[in-house]
Amino acid sequence: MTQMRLGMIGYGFMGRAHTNAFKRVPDFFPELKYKPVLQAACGRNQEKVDAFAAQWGYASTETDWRKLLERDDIDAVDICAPNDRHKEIALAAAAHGKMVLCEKPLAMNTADGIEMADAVEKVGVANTVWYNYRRVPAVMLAKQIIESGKLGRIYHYRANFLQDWCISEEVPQGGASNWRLAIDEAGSGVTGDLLAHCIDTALWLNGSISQVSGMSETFVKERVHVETGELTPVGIDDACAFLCRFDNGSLGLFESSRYACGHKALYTFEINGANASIRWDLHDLHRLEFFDKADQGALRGWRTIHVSDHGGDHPYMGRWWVPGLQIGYEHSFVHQAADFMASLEKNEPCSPTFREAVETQKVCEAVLNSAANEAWMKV
Ligand code: SOE
Repeated sequence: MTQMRLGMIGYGFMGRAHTNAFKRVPDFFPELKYKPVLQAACGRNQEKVDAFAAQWGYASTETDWRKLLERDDIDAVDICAPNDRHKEIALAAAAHGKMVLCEKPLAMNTADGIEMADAVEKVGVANTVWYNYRRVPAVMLAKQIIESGKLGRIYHYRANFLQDWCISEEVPQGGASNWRLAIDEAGSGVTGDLLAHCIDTALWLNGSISQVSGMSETFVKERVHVETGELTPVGIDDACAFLCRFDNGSLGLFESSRYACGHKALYTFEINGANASIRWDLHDLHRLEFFDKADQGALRGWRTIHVSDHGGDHPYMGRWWVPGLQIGYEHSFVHQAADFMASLEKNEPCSPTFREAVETQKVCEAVLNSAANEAWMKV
């Protein structure tokens, strides 16, 4: 057994999701040589980080991430701090020879992302970015079906990620809960936060995107900033949609918004090939829908695959309960944590690496530039 002593930076939503993942790995992936050890939790507020560490089982706490990185008893850091802190922490972590896991999006922009990828590669430390939806079993099954060639030539890729939590003008920007609305901390709005997920999945399933044409809107122009208490201009995109061309000749259509009344986290994608189509919906995440043109006569139609079989047919599912019982959102993180530990053993990269995540960053940036310039942009 080899320990991977973890320093978790951040104790919010993602700090909890990632910690839960590392805690589950040894129980559900017992054969893995590397075992995560919850060595230290790090956050600026001593009282809060102590409470988090006590609840989740971290052995110690730090209030300064620099101190965490100086410690010899930390092998890997997991960056769950707001986006504007990813780069500084990742560069310093690499300089200290630590493995680095980073919450998405990798960076505030492409240039920062490239610097981060260069830094981890130069030192040769293991790295990954938490684009967790790749590891939903139904999404992984979609990948396997596409790779088997069953869809044939792909014509269309369609995705959206819709939420409605910003509709009220009273929601403030900034602070622990709403840093995603503050441009200085988030870098962008729905593009980096939500479309980035759709883009990561799309690049993985359907290959590179060559050009984009986007439009974005900020519906609420001013919001109170939590830190100053003052009404401050909103710099992020509240909604963004784009058309694109993939290198394989297919056409893409993407939409995301935080003003889609009634939708909390509707991530869906549909892919249409010459022989078959696939679609998936996060609200029903264990199901994959499949249409096969070869099906004959009256039985032709969309079939729903409940991705919960054990016999090796359905990715990851043999790890969990009995066939037919589904799993949920948090398991996508457990799978990524387990794949990361497995990659250490095999001395292989854990996808998406920082370098791969730069590709998503490039598309996000091209979309925002295209929207700002009202013009098609090459990626
Ligand atoms: C935003 O509300 C958010 O939590 C994103 O930051 C996550 O990445 C997404 O998975 C769900 O929505």
